[in-house]
Amino acid sequence: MSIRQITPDIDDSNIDKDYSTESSSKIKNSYIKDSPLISVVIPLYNEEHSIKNVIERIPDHSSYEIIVVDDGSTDKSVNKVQEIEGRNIKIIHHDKNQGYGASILTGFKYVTGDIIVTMDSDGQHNPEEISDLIKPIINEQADIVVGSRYLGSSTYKVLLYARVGEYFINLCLWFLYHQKIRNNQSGFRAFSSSSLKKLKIMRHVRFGLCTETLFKAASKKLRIIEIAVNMNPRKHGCSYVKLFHIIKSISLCILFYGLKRFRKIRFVPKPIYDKFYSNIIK
Ligand SMILES: Nc1nc2c(ncn2[C@@H]2O[C@H](COP(=O)(O)OP(=O)(O)OP(=O)(O)O)[C@@H](O)[C@H]2O)c(=O)[nH]1
Ligand SMILES: [Mg+2]
Repeated sequence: MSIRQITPDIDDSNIDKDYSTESSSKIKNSYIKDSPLISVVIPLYNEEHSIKNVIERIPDHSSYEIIVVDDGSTDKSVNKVQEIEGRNIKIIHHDKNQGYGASILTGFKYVTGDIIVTMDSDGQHNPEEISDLIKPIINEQADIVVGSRYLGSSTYKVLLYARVGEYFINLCLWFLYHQKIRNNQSGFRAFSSSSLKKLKIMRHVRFGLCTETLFKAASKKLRIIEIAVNMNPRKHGCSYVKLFHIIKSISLCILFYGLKRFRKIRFVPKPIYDKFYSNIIK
């Protein structure tokens, strides 16, 4: 993995920091100042037609740092990012494709902000809505905010299988933790840095990470809310979601948290369990 910073004025002190040593006590968001630093993490995989526009629409302000995780793109995506001038951008490269979740987790290691936003690089999310997304965190109403295509007036057409899948995941979240997140596969999210520290280690390296993050956050009793955002149809390329893979990883995630909730896996030694779980979710 290699890292290239386009503007060299970011404090690198948090690079490769080990979240597992952080205190797990409830940390309030009150340290978030009037003008918080926002880290925007963008996973990038072959999105040469949209990535430049996505980044250019992120507010051009010193309180924003942009972290692009190139996941072994084989098109001109990286060149497109490098063409952008005068912005605070770090590009991190995976030598080969590791998956959406792996890229988000890599990005999290490099953030220095008070609030961390994740958004897609295919132009389906609107960077102009970042300010709405982070508001509940600044106002101390939430630890995690999920941008939802089901709330508000978004006219985005959701495929039937995706709707059914999200409905089922929502049911499980409600059953296990009394938490409702309708658009639980949305990648447009904001996290307070303290909540991210509480999530510590996550295992899903592909799209299953979206589900794992919410189950883990709910199990840690973090405050998660959904707010309405607009969603654009994909203009270029096609979805990378593989139905079989995502069903498998989401099912395993729900099974794991279900067993954990009802304390059925506490007798399995952690290293054995970790190895087994990490192998089957790949
Ligand atoms: N880093 C990385 N990013 C990926 C990978 N696969 C997809 N992405 C990015 O993740 C984002 C979401 O992927 P999509 O395939 O659009 O999935 P989606 O938006 O959930 O699904 P659709 O609504 O069907 O488009 C996009 O910005 C992709 O570029 C991957 O293997 N690695
Ligand atoms: Mg998409």
